[in-house]
Amino acid sequence: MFSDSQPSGLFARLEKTRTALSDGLASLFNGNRVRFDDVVYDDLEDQLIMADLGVEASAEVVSVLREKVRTTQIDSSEALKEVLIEQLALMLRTAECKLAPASSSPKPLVILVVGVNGVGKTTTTAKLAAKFQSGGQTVLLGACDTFRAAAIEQLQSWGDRLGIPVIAQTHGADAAAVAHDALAAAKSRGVDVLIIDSAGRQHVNADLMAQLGKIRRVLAKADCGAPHETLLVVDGGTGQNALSQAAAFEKEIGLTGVCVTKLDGTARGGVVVALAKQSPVGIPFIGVGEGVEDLRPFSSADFARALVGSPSSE
Ligand SMILES: Nc1nc2c(ncn2[C@@H]2O[C@H](COP(=O)(O)OP(=O)(O)OP(=O)(O)O)[C@@H](O)[C@H]2O)c(=O)[nH]1
Ligand SMILES: [Mg+2]
Repeated sequence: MFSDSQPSGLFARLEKTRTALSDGLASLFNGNRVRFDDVVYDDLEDQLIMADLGVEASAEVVSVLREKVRTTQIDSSEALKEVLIEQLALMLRTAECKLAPASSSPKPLVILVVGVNGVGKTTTTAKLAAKFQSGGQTVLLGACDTFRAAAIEQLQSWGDRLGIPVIAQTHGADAAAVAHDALAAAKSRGVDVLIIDSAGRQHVNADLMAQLGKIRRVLAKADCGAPHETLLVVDGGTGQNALSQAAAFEKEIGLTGVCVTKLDGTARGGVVVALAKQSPVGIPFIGVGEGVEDLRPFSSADFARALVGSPSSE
């Protein structure tokens, strides 16, 4: 399900991070000859940290590269790049994951979308809905952001565009009550997938985080397995703060996956590597644009190559 029909598109979309990393790598070398000394390794580590891989993941990458250089014939920046791609892909592999299949559980598959303000929750909700829809599944959306003005209209306008019904109440209504209504409607209509958009909330705000717990409880009461997926959306440009967000949401409500968005607009896409290393849950999808088609299943090999590779080898 959800295969990436445009793998080459990913390469173009990650241009900002790749350019930063590739320029950084190129600047380490004199011509195409590599002088593998401590200065090169320290500079490389700095470049990786600047791309937001985080200190730990960057140190790990450099230590593996050191070992590879010591034991194999690597004598060009291109060869080093290939080893770097391999190592990144290896570190990213643990983050590959898929959503629960919509058909396996009793209907509907319930997906709760959460995250801090402005990260792309509503857009990701719509993109996900479109993916299920194009896979032949029926979808219903729950407008549980009753907090931000115009949030309901934003989701409704996506629903109109996609021809997907939206269950909503009024601005200021109890979000958990909307979730309850949405699940009841999804059951009675026999839809395959219910996706619930929630209000942006800072992970450090205890009251707002507790409200999410209420949404969860209401869903679980109506259907003991629900929500089957709780997806945290993080903005790929937020850097290491994404890790604190993942930890806080995981602690408060438990997550099944993290979707990293806006990777098309940042030079810091390396945060995906840091997340792969530190987050207990995988990354089912990444967002690489504002369009409904810009949600890609996360593939470690494609991502590693798009991050530092060369287009010819894709
Ligand atoms: N470039 C780019 N923009 C994105 C992506 N995902 C979302 N956006 C944009 O980010 C902005 C915020 O998206 P929303 O989906 O409204 O974010 P949200 O998390 O629902 O925001 P709140 O509900 O206010 O917390 C919009 O302009 C989206 O078009 C992405 O992958 N790439
Ligand atoms: Mg929103």
